Order: sequence, then structure tokens, then C-alpha cells
Amino acid sequence: MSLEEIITARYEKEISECTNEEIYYALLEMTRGMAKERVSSEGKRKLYYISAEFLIGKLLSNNLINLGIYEEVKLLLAENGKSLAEIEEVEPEPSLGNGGLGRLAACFLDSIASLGLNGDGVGLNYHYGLFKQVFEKNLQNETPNPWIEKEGWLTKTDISYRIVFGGFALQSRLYDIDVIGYGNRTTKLHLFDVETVDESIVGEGISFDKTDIAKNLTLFLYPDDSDDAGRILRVYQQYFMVSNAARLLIDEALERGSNLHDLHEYAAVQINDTHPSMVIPELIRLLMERGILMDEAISIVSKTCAYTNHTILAEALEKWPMHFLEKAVPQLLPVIYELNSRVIGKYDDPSVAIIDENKLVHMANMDIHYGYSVNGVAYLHTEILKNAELHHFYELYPEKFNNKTNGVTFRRWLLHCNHELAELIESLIGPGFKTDAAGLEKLGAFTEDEAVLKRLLKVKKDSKTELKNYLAKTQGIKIDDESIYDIQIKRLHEYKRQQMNALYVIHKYFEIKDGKRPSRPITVIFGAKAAPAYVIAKDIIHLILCLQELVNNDPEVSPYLKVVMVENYNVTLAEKLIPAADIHEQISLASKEASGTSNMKFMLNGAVAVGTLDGANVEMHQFVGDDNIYIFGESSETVIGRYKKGDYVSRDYYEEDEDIQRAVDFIVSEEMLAVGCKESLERLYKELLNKDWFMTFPDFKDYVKTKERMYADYEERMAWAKKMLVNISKAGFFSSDRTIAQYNDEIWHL
Ligand code: 26V
Repeated sequence: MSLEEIITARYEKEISECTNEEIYYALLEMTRGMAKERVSSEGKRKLYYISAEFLIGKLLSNNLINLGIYEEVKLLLAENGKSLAEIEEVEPEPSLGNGGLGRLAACFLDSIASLGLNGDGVGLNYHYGLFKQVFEKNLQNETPNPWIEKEGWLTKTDISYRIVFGGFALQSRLYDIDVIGYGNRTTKLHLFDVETVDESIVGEGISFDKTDIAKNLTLFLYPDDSDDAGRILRVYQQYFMVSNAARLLIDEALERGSNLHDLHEYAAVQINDTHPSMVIPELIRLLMERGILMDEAISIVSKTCAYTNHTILAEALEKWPMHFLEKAVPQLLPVIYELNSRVIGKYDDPSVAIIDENKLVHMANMDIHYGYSVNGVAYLHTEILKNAELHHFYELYPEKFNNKTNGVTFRRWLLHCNHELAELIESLIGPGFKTDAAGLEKLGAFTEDEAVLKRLLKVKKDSKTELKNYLAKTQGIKIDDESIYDIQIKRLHEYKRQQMNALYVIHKYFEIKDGKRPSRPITVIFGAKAAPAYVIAKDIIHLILCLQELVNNDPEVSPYLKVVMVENYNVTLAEKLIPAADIHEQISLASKEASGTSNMKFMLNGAVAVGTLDGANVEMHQFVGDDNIYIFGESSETVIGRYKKGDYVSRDYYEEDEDIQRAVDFIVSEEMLAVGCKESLERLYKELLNKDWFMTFPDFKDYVKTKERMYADYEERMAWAKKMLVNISKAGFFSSDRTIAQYNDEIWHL
């Protein structure tokens, strides 16, 4: 049915008489109908991308683009006095992910569908997602983010399984979201849920009874893991996710003709970080229940499952206490014990055991022994896994290790979020880049073309103005679109070093006070959520919010420097911020950021990076060369060496460097304490002075110098525009279509 027909049937009105809400629901119905008419790819082997997170973002516009009807719909609405952009605002954004890992999974689904591969995503239907971030008194508070409405993208299916836990069982229910690819294909995101979930148990903020599993299981993503009750709830969630996925996979394989002995010819499972690792023992258990002997079951599953590692941070590699598993999923214990005893029987090396001497179950170790592929997510990350973090495993199984540098979908991160830039590119090189991102290389022919460079600057300026208006409207923040937009958006973590950027802001504040004014005003923009129980991360948010209040209200400073911390940073905000960025901050401590994916999105949108040689920055640097990215800081080798020796003393740097001293002392200055919370600011001050675990001080001087150089270069407008264009032209490699094609060629073989 056409939009007009749907609107007549639903409301007996003309489009022009409808509210934005009414049009949104009509568009939803139309899009869902069109998705149903499309085919999913079929084939013998099918991929199940299991992930605790799918940060899908709003779907309407993206779906219209992938269906090829965006322009048509926009025009039709405009003719009736309606704005598609305003209608988009009606759609709630699900927050089914923390950050990069979840957004990557969403980009991958888009590419799987667009490339016509036979594969689905499997995850959980969290009713309140992660949380909604609200600022009050310069502090982060958390509230639920309800996103499920009577009418939405979810389709209730008749698939349901009985999932048994220690002492009780729950009946699951599968909901599907159609993932519409570019071109002809769709695939599905399968989200499992339980019908007993009770939203009314949520009290103050995001607090709830963590022990009432039947009522809380799919309420939130990663509830607070600061106590045992929260941590064991994660085990329940994970088992629920993988047991459902395993049953679905077996049922579908049987339907396609598998006799289960050949299951690996019918299914490939990608384990996205260790959250779905229990799928290995669960699949083995289910095969044994169906009459397959242990040896063979292990062999089949080992040919089915592949593991992706997304972090080298030891604290983020999951290790579950055996007694958690005993309580939540006792049926898995015999399998896990057996898997472990085979490992220790074979290898005389306690570091590769699955169960350690403290009775902790190392989920990654199980994945590596009993999966057929282990991949990192950027060249440097995979090298660090092989040579350091997982070196013992690499020696055992060199053939399992491989790299798959991350990518992002160009449909959402260029065609959808930056129409004007996409149009400019199309006018220069034709539409081929939409399906083959490598085609962007052709833009290299225009790097000396002043007319093109001017058009590029105009596109950037328009995006900056748009962001300015959006922030004024939605967050009540005023910024100057003639200023340099310098943006850092990502989860708040010490290793990502938002604190270093904040120290730079303080440094600039002092310079301006001393009369050294920048030649052009600078707007430093942050967006970040902190895990609710991550105290120092929240202290850093507090610092930034205090700086925002102080700097922006200081008449001496604010004409030259503004600080903005956007509230509730999410995919929708990223889509507005990224096209508008002049400079993007990729300043993690070298060796700590596995890949990063915002770096790729910014690059694609013509922003220039200031960054360390970490994660995918290393590859970006190789593509664009020294002139088009601003690299600073210590190398990953130096950093890894420092940790090994354990000889870093932050106070030494503080005492030797006046700039560091002045900036750090300011955190607990009278001015700051007047707008902030003493306890929080003092804690952060002491943390930096006594620990600075992620080594901001050794990189600080170089960081300041590099940013000064960058701001000066920005004034050479044509030379800067050339840098922008070079970045765009070299971004093709970072398309998730390339990444997914590699996963398929080298791991999945669908
Ligand atoms: C999780 C946790 C949980 C416990 C406390 C500390 C901590 C620190 C980091 C994490 C990250 C979990 C995995 C993750 O999200 N990794 C991200 O994956 C992205 C996609 O591959 C990648 O671009 C990011 O560099 C990587 O951090």
C-alpha cells in the first residue's frame, strides 16, 4: 500500500492534515510491509551473530534509504507541508548497547543484509535498554529508557522455548526486527524476551530487585555489576540469550535437512566478545541430549563457533566464579568441567586453563580452545593479542588467529547522516561508492581543485550550523558556528582519556586569561555515558560539566572557548555531531583501544583526527599519511614496556611540568569547588596525582603541542579542505561491507 492509502485507511485524512506522529506510524506500517515483501538470503550454512548488544539506532530513515525511497517520501511529505526530519524525531531510540561493540554489531547486520549473506543477529529484548543519562547539579543520573511501543519495529513471533535455570524455568518469546539491506535483501535481528518481565519493579533511577529473575531478566542491558546480585543477573541473561540462540539454530538446521552430526555445515556462530561464550557448552549439552556422544558433540561445536575479542583490558575479560554458574546454570557444569579437564590433560600450562585455581571460569579461554577462529578488530589489536595478551594461546593455535579490522556502514554514516556530503560526492564521482566504498578513492583526483574544496567547506559549514541550531533547540546550549568544532564522543573510560582533553581545556582557559587568545574561537564538545558504578568515570563527567559551567559563563574566556557536554549521547546525536566535526579526538592510551569506530565515521565525514597510534588509527594513518592526521604520544611498545616494568610515577611528571601542575591543581581550585562537588573533584585530583593509571601526563605536552599545530593549520582553509578530502577518499577501507566480506571469506564460508 502507498503512504496515501495507508493514511486514508488509518485516519480518513489527507497527509497535510496529519500530525507528525500519525505520519510516523503510517510510514512505519508502509516500511514494515515493504520489508515483508523482500527475501532473505538462503543457503546451506547460516550465520548466527550472537551479541548481548545491538545498538541499532532509529530505523525509519535508514530503512527508507535502503529501500531506495527516501527522496520520494521526503518530497511527497514536503509537498504536503511536512518535514521528514521532524517526523524522524517521533521515533524512540532503543539503547540496546553500550558503545562501539553494540554499534559494530548493528553495522554488521546492515552489511550482512546488503551483501545478501545468509545470517541473522541474535540478542535480548531489553525493555529499558542501557539507561538514559540526565545531568543534575553537574552530575550524571540514570533513568530508564523505555522504547517499546504498541506499534514499532518489533514483530512478535510464535517461537518460544522453555529455558531451565537452577531451581526454576522461564518460557521465552522471540521478537524479530527486519533488517533492511541496501538493494534487495533483508535479514533478521532476533531478540528474545520473557513474558514475566515486570516494568513496575523499577524504583528510584534504575534500581530494582536484582534477585527476582523472572521479573527483571530483560529489563536492562548490563545492570550494575558492582555487586554479586548484579553480576549473577548477567549470567542469567547470558545463558538465556545463548540457550535460546542454540535452540533456534538447531531447529532451523534440522528444518533445512541437517542430521545434527553435520550441524557445522548448517550453522556458523560468531561469539561477539565473551558475553555469548556459554553457547559453546550449551550447544554441546543440547547435542548430547539429542543422542550425540560427548567427543563428537565437542568436535561439531568446535567447527561451528568463532570468537571475536574486543578488548585487551584484563578487567573486561569475563571470568565467572564457579559458584555463580552452579547456582544459575548447574546443567552446564559437567560440560565445562569436561572441557577444562581435556585442556589441562593436554597442556601443561595453567595460564591456558578454563578454570583457574580460584575457581574462576575464563570465558575467553573456553572460546579459544573450543572455537575455530579467534579474531581481533584492528591490525595493532590482533598483533597485541598474538604477541602479548593471548601469546600462550597463539603458540598453541597460530592457525586460529586472524584480524578483521572493524568497519562502519556507509548507508547510515554517510548517506543517511550527511545528505549534503553524499550529494557532493555523487556529483563528483557518480553513485558507485554507495555499493562499493573503495570507489571513494576517485575523490583523490580533486584534491587540488579549489572549486571542489570550496564546496566541501560549504558542506561542512552547513552541518556546523545545523548542529548549532539543534543544540540550541534541544539542549539549550549556544555555540558559534564560526568556531572550530573539536569533538570527542565515546563511552567514558579512563583509557579513552577524556580527562586529558579536559586538562587541555583548563590549559587553554589559563592561556586566554593570560591574554593569549586563540586566533579563532574553539568549541570543545564531549558526549559520553559512564557506567553507573564506575566512580572515576563519573568524576570525569563531573569535571567536564563543571568546566562547562565555569568556562562558558566567564566573559573573559567564553568568546574564545566553549565547552559542551551533550546530554544522553546516543546514535541519534552521533548522527548530528559527526558531520559537523572539524577535529575528532582519538586519544586513547596507545595499546588500549582495540579499534575504535567513531574514528572511521568522522574520517568519512571529512573531519581530521588528533590521535595516538592506537587501534584502527594506525591503519588510518597508513592510508592518509602524516599530513592528514595529527599523531602524538607514546607508542604502544613504550606503554606496554612501562606497564611491564611498573615504573610509572605520575607525581614525577606533575612536579616537573608547570603546565601539568597548573591544570591538575585547577581541578580542586576555589573556582571549581564553587560549582562542583568537593568529594568528587578531590577524588579525581588524587587519582591523577597518585595513579594516573592510563598515563595522561607523559603524553600531555605532546598533545598540547599537536593541538596548537592543528588549530594553526586550520586557518589555511584550502590546505585544510584538502586534508578533509584526502580523509574521505581514503575511508573506503573502513566500510563494514569490506569487513563482513572478509569475515565471510575467511571465517564463515556461507
Ligand atoms: C568493558 C568493560 C567492562 C568492565 C569494566 C571495564 C571495561 C572496559 C572495556 C569494556 C569494553 C568491552 C568490549 C568493547 O566494547 N570493546 C570495544 O569494541 C569496539 C568494537 O570492536 C572497538 O571499536 C573498541 O575499541 C572496543 O573498546
